[in-house]
Amino acid sequence: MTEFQTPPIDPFAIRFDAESATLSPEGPTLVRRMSDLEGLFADADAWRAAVADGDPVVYSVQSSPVPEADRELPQSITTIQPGTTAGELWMTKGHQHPDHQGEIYLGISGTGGLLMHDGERTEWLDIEPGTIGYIPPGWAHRSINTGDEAYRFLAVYPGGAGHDYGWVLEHGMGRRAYAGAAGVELRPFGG
Ligand code: PAN
Ligand code: ZN
Repeated sequence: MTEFQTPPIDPFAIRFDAESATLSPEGPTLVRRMSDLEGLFADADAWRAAVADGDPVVYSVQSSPVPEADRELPQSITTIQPGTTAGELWMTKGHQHPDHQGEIYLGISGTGGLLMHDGERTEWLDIEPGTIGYIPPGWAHRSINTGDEAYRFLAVYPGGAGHDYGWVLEHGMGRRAYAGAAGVELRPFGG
C-alpha cells in the first residue's frame, strides 16, 4: 500500500467549462493584484503608480479541490488580464518548484507566453488555445498575457513540488516581455 502524507482523496470527476473557464467542484481561488507584485516589474515607479491608481487585479488562479500534497496531481486555471506597466506585459509572479518536478500548461483562451529560466538558459513558448507547454523539472516559469483579451490556461502539477517565489527574485527570469510595435519584444532581464 502506498504511503501518503495526507489521506488520499477518492476518484472524482472535475467538470471543465471552456466557456467560463472554470473547474467544478471548485477549490480555492487566489487573486493577485498589482500590489502583490512588488519587485517584479522593471519600472518600480510605474508599478507604484499602478498600485496607487486602483491597484488592479492582474491575475487570478482557480484551483480544483485536489490538495497540494505529495503524489496528488492538482490542477488550476490561471486568468491573466491584458495590460502593461511601463510597456512590460502583465504577468504572473513566476516560481521554481523546490522539489524539481515537471508540469504542463494547456492554453484555453487568449494568447500568452510561457517564459522559463533554469538559472542559465532561458526559453519562451507561445501558448494559444490548444497548445500544451511542457515545463521540465528545474525550470522556473512565468506566464505573460501577450494579447488584448484575458489569457487563460490550465496547469497540472505534482502536488508535492512546492512553490518557491524567492528564487525568481534572486535569479530573475532571463528575459522580460514588452509590448512592441510588431508583437512581443523580449529584452534582457536587467535591461
Ligand atoms: C501555476 C501558477 C499560476 C500562477 O498554477 O501557480 O499560473 O503563477 P504564480 O504561482 O507564479 O503566481 C503553476 O505553475 N503551478 O505550479
Ligand atoms: Zn508551477
